[in-house]
Amino acid sequence: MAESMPDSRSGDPGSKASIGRRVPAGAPEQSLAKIIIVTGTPGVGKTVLGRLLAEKIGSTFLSLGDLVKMERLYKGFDHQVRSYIIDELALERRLKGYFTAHREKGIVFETHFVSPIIHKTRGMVAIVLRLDPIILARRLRARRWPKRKIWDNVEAEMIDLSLYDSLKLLGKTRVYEIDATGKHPPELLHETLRILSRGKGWSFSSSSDWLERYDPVFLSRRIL
Ligand code: DAT
Repeated sequence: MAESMPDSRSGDPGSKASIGRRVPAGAPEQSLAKIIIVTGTPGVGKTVLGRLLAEKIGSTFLSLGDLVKMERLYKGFDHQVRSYIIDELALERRLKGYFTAHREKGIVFETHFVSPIIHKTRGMVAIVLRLDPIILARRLRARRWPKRKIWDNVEAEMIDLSLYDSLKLLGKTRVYEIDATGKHPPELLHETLRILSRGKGWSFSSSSDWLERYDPVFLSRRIL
C-alpha cells in the first residue's frame, strides 16, 4: 500500500515548523513538546518509529538500550533472561543531564522502561506503541529470545504495562496510544505527527484491549 508522507509545504502537522510554532498562553503542553518518549513493550517498533520521528522533526534520537550499553549503566548481565541489569540510579542521573543538555534541540527517547528512571518535566509527552500480542511474539521469536522471556513481554503487553506507567508519570493529557498492528513505519510516523499536533491526549475509548481479543491461557500455551 502506498503511504502518503507528510508535506511540510502544505502546513502539514508533521512539519518541524508546525510542531514548535505558535505557543499562545494556555496552549496545550504538546505544542511545546521537547522530550518525546516513545515507549512500549520490546519489539513493538519503538526504535524504527523513534528514529523516523527524530529525523522528521529535527530532534536528537536517544535509545535506552544503546545508552545503557555504551555508557555501561548496568550492574551486570542476567544470563537467564539475556538482559543487562540496569543501574537505575546511575541511569536516572545520566538521563537528567542528557535531557537538560539536549532539550533545546528536542529529544525523541526510545525506552521500554519509564518508571522509575524518568521524571516528569515541562514539555514531556509519551507515545505508547501497542502491538497485537501474536505479532509481538513472532517478532520476539525472531530475536531468538527464550520462550519465558517472550511470554513475560507478551504478558506485559496484554496488561498494558507501558501504558499504565506512562499515564502514571504524565497523566492522560500528555500520553498518546497508537496501535501499530498492520501499519508500515511511514504510516505510523504520519499518525504520530497527526496526534501530536492535535494534542488531545489519551482516551479509554480508543485504547487497545488485548484481553478482550485473546484468552491469556490460550496465548501462553501457544508461546510457552
Ligand atoms: P523495539 O524498539 O520496540 O524493540 P524495533 O523498532 O527494534 O522494536 O522493531 C522490532 C522489529 O520489528 C524489527 O525487526 C523491525 C520490525 N518493525 C518495526 N516496526 C515495524 C512496522 N511498523 N511494521 C513491520 N515491522 C516493523
